[in-house]
Amino acid sequence: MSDPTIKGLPPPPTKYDGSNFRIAIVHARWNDAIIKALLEGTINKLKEQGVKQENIVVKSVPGSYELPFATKQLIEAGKTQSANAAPSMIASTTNLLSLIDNTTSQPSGDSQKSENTNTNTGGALTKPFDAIISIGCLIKGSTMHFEYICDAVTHGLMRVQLDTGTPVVFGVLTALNDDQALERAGIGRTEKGKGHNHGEDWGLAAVELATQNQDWV
Ligand code: DLZ
Repeated sequence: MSDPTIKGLPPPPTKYDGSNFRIAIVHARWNDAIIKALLEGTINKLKEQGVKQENIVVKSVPGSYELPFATKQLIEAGKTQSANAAPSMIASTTNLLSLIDNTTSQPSGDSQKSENTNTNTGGALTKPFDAIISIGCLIKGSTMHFEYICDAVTHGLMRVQLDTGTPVVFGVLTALNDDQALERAGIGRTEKGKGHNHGEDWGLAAVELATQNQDWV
């Protein structure tokens, strides 16, 4: 018998359909190479589960400490945008929305309808985000900085999802050294380290949570 998997996210209990979801990703820019790999893994998995490119909104912040605030702002901006869903209103919503990366929210032309009273402007959904993935990479240094930021970000992101009712996927690596972080992004310096990209788990988790959050019972 082959070794049982004891760590990591097992395959989902069912195949989820992300084709009607609008997902936001907010990522820190510190530790850039690692973040880019994690982002790629996350987006690949979202798409593999049917989430459309135009319904993935990507935003960046300087460092992980900024993630809870940006995550909260994005959730609120998504709600505001959907409340003012007439196309002419969209440009006049919050500053944050005007900064949303247009390359990831371009209309594709293939119009789609949501079952949840979503408004559709030229292909891209304008409903509130179904889930947010917050991505960062903290690497321990020689002071207590790492411990304080890890603690603040972890509690901050948990608070945002409990306060807003929008699932927040915790995509923050808290690594003791560079190699730990590189390996978890699937870009380790050794062959063994070129393994699993944790961003893929986060993409899977977002679609699973968004599905669950439509109907818990
Ligand atoms: C300052 C800092 C340090 C030392 N290390 C990291 C890190 O490893 N990962 C990360 O995402 N951000 C780091 N930062 C930046 C802080 O998160 C934050 O951006 C600044 O303190 C400004 O608020």
